[in-house]
Amino acid sequence: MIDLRSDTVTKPTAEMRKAMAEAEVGDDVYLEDPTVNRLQDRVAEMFGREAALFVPSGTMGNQIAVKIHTEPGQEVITEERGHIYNYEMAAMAAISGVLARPVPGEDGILRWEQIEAAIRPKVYYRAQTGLISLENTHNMAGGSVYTKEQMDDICERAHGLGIPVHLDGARIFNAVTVLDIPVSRLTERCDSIMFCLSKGLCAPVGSLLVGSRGFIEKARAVRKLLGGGMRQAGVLAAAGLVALEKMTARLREDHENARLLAEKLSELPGLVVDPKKVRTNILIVDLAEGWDAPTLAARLKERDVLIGWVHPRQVRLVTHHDVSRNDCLRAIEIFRSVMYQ
Ligand code: TLP
Repeated sequence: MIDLRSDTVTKPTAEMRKAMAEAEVGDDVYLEDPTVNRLQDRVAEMFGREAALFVPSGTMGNQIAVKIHTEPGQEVITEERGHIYNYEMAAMAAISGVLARPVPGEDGILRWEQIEAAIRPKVYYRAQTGLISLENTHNMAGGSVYTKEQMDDICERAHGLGIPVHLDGARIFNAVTVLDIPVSRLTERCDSIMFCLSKGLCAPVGSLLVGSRGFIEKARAVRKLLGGGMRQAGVLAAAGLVALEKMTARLREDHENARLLAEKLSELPGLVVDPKKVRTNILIVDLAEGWDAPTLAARLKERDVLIGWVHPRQVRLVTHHDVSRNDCLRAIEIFRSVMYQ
């Protein structure tokens, strides 16, 4: 199988499995797991922040941040295709009592003028804007990237109005790879950051929340409230440490493979994708009239290629560690033969 559904399908590497088997562990609810503590300290250091917290999933990390930053009855501004709004079970409403205020951005990237227009006036009878959530890279907008300047501009102006900014940085190391700057610099103005170890970095489980000591202390309590207090989680953190130290440098390869897929697939008349816009490891491909995504996915599956579909006329392909350049070349041939032979 050539599995292009997501980078979440990556399996832990041999080095991760060894580190997991040998991990020193303790009870993390008592703050006594040395490997979890090491991972959290290392992440805080990498991001140049006071503290970090290991959480079971990206969704939990995002939702903890929403709960801490907002009051019930407020709104959270997010790009309209944002994960926090579309793929997290309306959790911000269910858990924090807030509404998403979706704003469309070109290629998923919001500009301050668009955000400003969605901020509610400060009058007591209007729902107040409690938080702005940015997504870098932007998953459903085809892995698009906010530059540091774009993020800083939004953060500075939001802070000027007293509004915090959370970063859904599930794939922040993909953005860092493209922009070629340290993750601490790219994210320095955000009030909180969530990133995932379990996507392109290949760890089996886990994400981190990063921020000030006060924020992370609150986050630890909310994590427990949500049932996310883990015990000997060092076995997972051990894989996470390998992910952080060893797996970020190779993301460039995934980006090259995604570009290759985009270039070749854009030559097929039934598929619409602009290779120039593919900067990281995600391709969102529109289907021309006459094609439908579930049928195309099913026919590719018969030929051992797995892809995801977003809408009846849109599919998603994601490159990762467990898909080689040769696999991508094979997938392109299979697309060609399924669609045109
Ligand atoms: N994304 C998954 C699906 O849920 C769509 C994927 O296959 O890409 N933020 C972003 C930007 C994400 O892409 C995801 C997962 C999450 C948060 C949530 O992470 P998990 O799955 O760990 O809860």
